[in-house]
Parts: sequence; structure tokens; C-alpha cells
Amino acid sequence: MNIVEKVLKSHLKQGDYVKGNEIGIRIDQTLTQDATGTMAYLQFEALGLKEIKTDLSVSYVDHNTVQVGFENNDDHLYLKTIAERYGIVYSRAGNGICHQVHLERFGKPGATLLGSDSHTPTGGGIGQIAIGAGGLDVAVAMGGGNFYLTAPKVYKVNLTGSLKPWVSAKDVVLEMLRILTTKGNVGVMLEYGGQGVKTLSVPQRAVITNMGAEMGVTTSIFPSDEITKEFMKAQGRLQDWSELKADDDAQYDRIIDIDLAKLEPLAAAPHSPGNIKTIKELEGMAVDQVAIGSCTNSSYRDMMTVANILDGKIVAENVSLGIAPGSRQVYEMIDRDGGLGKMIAAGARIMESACGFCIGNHFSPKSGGVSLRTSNRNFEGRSGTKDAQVYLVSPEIAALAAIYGKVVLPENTDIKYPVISEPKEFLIDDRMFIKPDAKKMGKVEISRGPNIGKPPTNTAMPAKINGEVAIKVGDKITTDHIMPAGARLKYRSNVPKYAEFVFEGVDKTFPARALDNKERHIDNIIVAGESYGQGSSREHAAMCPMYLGVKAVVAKSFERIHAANLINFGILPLVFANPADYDTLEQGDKLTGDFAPAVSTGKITLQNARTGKSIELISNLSARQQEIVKAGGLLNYTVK
Ligand code: MIC
Ligand code: SF4
Repeated sequence: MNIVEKVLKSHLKQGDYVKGNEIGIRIDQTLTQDATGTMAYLQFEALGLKEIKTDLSVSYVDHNTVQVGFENNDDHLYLKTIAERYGIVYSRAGNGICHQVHLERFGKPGATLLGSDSHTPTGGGIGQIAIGAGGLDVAVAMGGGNFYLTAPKVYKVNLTGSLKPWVSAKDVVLEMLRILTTKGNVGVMLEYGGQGVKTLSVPQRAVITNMGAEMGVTTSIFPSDEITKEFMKAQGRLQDWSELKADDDAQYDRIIDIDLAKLEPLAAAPHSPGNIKTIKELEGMAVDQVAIGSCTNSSYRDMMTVANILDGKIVAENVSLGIAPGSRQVYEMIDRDGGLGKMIAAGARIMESACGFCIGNHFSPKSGGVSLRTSNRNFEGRSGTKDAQVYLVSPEIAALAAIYGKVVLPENTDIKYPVISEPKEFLIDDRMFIKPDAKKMGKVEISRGPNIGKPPTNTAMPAKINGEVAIKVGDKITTDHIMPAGARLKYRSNVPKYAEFVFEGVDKTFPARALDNKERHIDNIIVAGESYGQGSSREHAAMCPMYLGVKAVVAKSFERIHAANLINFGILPLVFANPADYDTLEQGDKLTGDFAPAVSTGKITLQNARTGKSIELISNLSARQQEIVKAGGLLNYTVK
């Protein structure tokens, strides 16, 4: 067996493990973060769940820490009290970014982890099957329910050689994005192997698995070996280590070979993580802003590397440099080891250990500004500035650009490559976690500020669709397009308010039009191109459209997490049987037809009143999903 099969088969609870089949697995650990967590726990309550049944569930506060207005802090307090009530570990704001902290303190080889954040696969760096999902799926898993996924195709990424100086783990994953692109990898898991694995530390591996999310794969995993063991020992968690490796005769659906020694520094150019260019091609491009941090590339080694590149230098006059260490552990250690002082002396703006700039919560670039970032997404407008040009690069290239004010090739500078090794012992201080206390469980009163509403409800799917194309969008529409984050994040617990911003950057008139249709009993339909719903796991990108009366999304193809979220909220994801039919549809078209065949035959035909044509659509739903959609979503289906 390969590693993926070993972990999934040992957690199999339902279904036959046959590639392409829907299977249900047991989840050992869950994580939530505050931006998706409030709704996840509100749904946990709405489901009537009373007990946490996982080995470990952790609630992190790392996304909405800007706290403009009362809303964010109210959410934090709700999360704290609900954690105390149900026995969830609560990681306080200031403790760091969920994925980095989870890797340090809780990640366990061979275990399953489900997180309400698309970058949960970071945990694959330590040998976990770590999957991102919507908050409702995480709530169900916390209560002991299965998580459903497609038994995946497994691609082996065979690594050989070792990275040259100035070439980074980021360049490995950018190379993977060049090969696999951001489209068409639904139902795939990546398993890294080969001699080259031994040259990569756990945090480097985690950079690589983190950005598997950008390829749309379900997750990525590394073996658990001596290097994993050393890392866990240095984290004081040797007892959690176990070996995990593929059998010699393991089978794979595809093998991708990468010689680490042949890689060169790369960048993802605007506005997609799959738009790969070499640093050589970008050499000389002036830079306005550099941002180092996020849940990828914010480890001790990355931060100390940056600190030593900056040592004795000053940030170029035309550049503003922001640095956010990934966790409190990293922060304290770079302070102890002199890295923080070097950053401050160089003129860096030291930021909170949180998502911050990555999600456009602050540090937005100037109009049309060029920003080099070590984060994982450069979707249009995500930085908070619609016309900003965001490039994703390694910390090494980012630090050099901050000094020179432009993209430079390391060999054309006089800076020596700083070799930083992984610490033998990390600084361990778990006091910013509030651990479950049996005396408080079941008793703590849950705090609910005025911004915290109830999860919205939905009606059962009608037998006939009386639809209208409420909006038509193009290819690669991300969940950032559907449901913007940044300044709007604070409304995550208030669905009627947040729904006012659906498609804000695409068509501001959509919410009013959709609500008006809903009131007139017209079913809103969204028409889209390829890879609809890329990016974030935010279930609000399904929940808010549901609130606005969207009943179906008709697209050329969907991304996994978003398709699952649509189903969870009673919205039908339908794929064009003939993609050319996309061109025949226009906003305002009236589409009618029977919904029932979508359930029984997986096919549905809708009539377009304007063109007089009928279009065939496919609904790829399992029997379980059909029932969920019929009921109007997972909440209705569960709480019958
Ligand atoms: C993101 O990187 O887009 C986020 C913000 O972390 C999201 C979660 C969210 O929208 O709250 C994700 O990746 O799932
Ligand atoms: Fe936070 Fe950015 Fe990572 Fe999402 S990608 S979890 S916003 S740091």
C-alpha cells in the first residue's frame, strides 16, 4: 500500500475503498479558526451535538485579530466559552496561525485531521492525512460523525537530489503548481517520496503540503521518518511519533519526478498561484511592498534566514517590509536568538503572529502596487487593493527584494546565503492554550454578542425549478470573488449582513437582485466556467448565496471543498454535459425544468425560455448527497 491508502483504510468507516467511490472516514483531530469557527460551532449547537468525540479538537483565533469594532472580539469570546463548555482546546489570539501552531504542538503521523480551513493539509508535512472542509463538516466530525470524501487517485512526487542555496521549499511547490496547475486535480492526493525527502525538514515539507491547496488536490502527505522524529523530539513530543512509509510495491496513478538540485527560484505572478515565472524573468522589476509570513513560510528557519539576509542592511526607500512570524513559539525564539533585532534594525514592520496581510485584513498595497509575498494566494483583490500586482515568492527572494527595492537574483548580490538549521530543541510554552477543564465542561455560559446570529435555515429543494440566471461569471472564480474576506470578515457570524457583499468585487448589484427574485419565488441560478469555487474553504460562499435564494450553480467544473459546501447548504452543483452550452446562457435567462431527475438519474434538462433551447446538466451526487440536497442542506437532513 501507499501511505494514503494506509491511513485512509485504517480510518475507513463506510463504503468500499474503490477509487472514485464515496467513503466515510473517522476523524481523529479537528481544527477551526475564528473566521470559519464561529459558524462551525453555531452549527454544532444547531445539530444538537452535546459532546466532542474526537481525540483532539482545537479552536484557533488567528484570522480576525484586527478588531475594528466590537464584532471580532465578540466572536473570540463566543469561541472561548463554547470551547470551555464542550472540551475543545482554545488557542488564544497571540498564540499564532492555526496551521503552524498545529504542526508544532499537535500534528501526529498517521492520524486524520479535518480543519475548517483550506490550508489544513499543512499537517501532511508531519505525515497526517489533513483535509480542509466547510465548518459544517467539521462540526459533524467533532460530534463523531464520518467525513465523506472520494477514495482518491494518488500521485507520487518522487524527489531526488537536494536544494541549492537560495532555492527554497516554496520553489518546490511552485514547480508543482507549474506541472499540475490550479485546475483539474479534484479527487487527487499527492504523496511525496524518494531520496530527496530526507533533505527536507518538517517545516519545509509543510510549506509544500500547505500549497497543495492551490492545486485543488484533496491533500498532500510526506512519510514520517527520522527527520519527523527529530522534529517531534525537539517539540518535546517524541511519544506522538510513529513511522509511516509506503510499501516497496506501492502503486500510484501517476509519478511526477522532481530533481531538487535542478530547481531555480520561482514566483507565482498575478493573479493566480498557478501563473509561474522564474525570478530570472522578473529580475529588475521594481517592488513597492514585501510581506513575509502567513501559514506557509513563517517557521523559525524561514524567519532566521530572513533576519540574517537583512542583517546590517536597511529596507529600500521605495519598499515597505512587513513581517509576521507564524507562531508565538517562532516569535519568542527569533527574539531569543537575535533575529527579531536584526529585522527591526533593518526597518521591517513587525506584525502580529496572525493571518493579517495574507487575507487582506491590513497592509494593503498602494493602487497598482507591486507586492512580493511569501503567502500562498495572489487572487485579484485579495490583498485589499483590487489592482495590486501580488507575486508569491520564497522568503529568501522576498528579503533580497526588500533590500534592493526590486526583484534581484541572489547571485547578482553580495549577500552570502545564511545556512540555518532546525533547532535541536524548540522553546515550549503551552500557556496560551486553554485546555479543557472537566469542572467547567457543560457549565460555562456561552457568550453571544449582538453580531452573533443563528445559522440561516433553508427550505427543501422544490420538485420543479423556476429559475433565472441571476449572474454569469467566468473561469476560476475563487471563493474570495464570491464572498470577500478582508474588511468584510467581521460579518462572518452575521449572515444577513455578510450576504450583502456576495460577489462584491464582481457585481455589486447581485445581492439585491437575488433577494428580489427570492421574494417573487424565483430560484436563483449562478452560471460559471471552469473551477468554480477555488481557494478558501469558507462555507459562507455557499451559505450566503443560499440565504439569497440560490438553488443551483451551473458550471463547467467545480473545486472539491466548494462543491461539498454547496451540497451542505442545499444548492445543486450542476455540470454542463456540453460545455459549449455555457455560451448560450445570459444573465436574466429564465430556466425551468424538473428537479427530480437530478436525483434519480444524475441528469437534468433545463429549458431556456429566451433561446427555446434545452441544456443538459449532470449532477454528480452520491445517494447520501442527493438526500441532503433534497432536504435543503445538511442541517435539515440531520435534524429531521
Ligand atoms: C484563506 O486563506 O482564504 C482563509 C481565510 O484562511 C480561508 C478560510 C476562511 O475564509 O476563513 C481558507 O483558506 O479556507
Ligand atoms: Fe491565514 Fe492566509 Fe493561511 Fe488562510 S492562507 S490560514 S488567511 S495565513
